[in-house]
Amino acid sequence: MKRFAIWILLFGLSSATFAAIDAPTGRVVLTVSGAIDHTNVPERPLAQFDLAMLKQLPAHEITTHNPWEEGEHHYVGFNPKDLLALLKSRGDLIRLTAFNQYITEIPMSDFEDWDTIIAYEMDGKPIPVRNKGPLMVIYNFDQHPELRNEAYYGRSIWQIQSLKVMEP
Ligand SMILES: Nc1nc2c(c(=O)[nH]1)N[C@H]1C(S)=C(S)[C@@H](COP(=O)(O)O)O[C@H]1N2
Ligand SMILES: [Mo]
Repeated sequence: MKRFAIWILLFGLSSATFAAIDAPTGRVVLTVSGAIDHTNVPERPLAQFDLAMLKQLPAHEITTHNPWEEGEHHYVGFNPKDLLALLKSRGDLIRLTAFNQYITEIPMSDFEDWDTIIAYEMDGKPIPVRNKGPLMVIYNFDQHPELRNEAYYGRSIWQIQSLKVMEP
């Protein structure tokens, strides 16, 4: 009874939009913060995702070479536009941080202009951390040769851990 009362209290204190999205049940692979209206972590302005949740977003595929991998590879992932829509975010710039604390900022327009994705699958398999997974930004360098420069290589972050939507 006491525990039940505490849950009621916690629920009452949390923001109105808390739990508008499900909470993760599997290992958390992405933590989203910043200018988002929907959260799923009690008492914290964060939205956390396991792989199954990310796979519920519309899936997009890219087959391309890239500068740090030999040969052509097939990637499947989501478009962050759909993630931000789910979180009722109107940001136009995201900051991504990797396990090694590498940070890059990407304008949301990249995800419209170039059909860029955050990939969770490479060549039909989840991407192990030791092979730059579980999440990496993939530009279609084959289809858009104009992207083959340091600006877009630098945005091609791997081992993504968190995503912050910057205030518009
Ligand atoms: N996680 C992570 N992603 C990263 C980096 C990094 O250090 N860590 N370096 C970036 C930069 S600056 C470039 S140019 C490309 C290619 O990096 P490389 O030349 O070290 O392979 O990856 C990008 N993605
Ligand atoms: Mo770079």
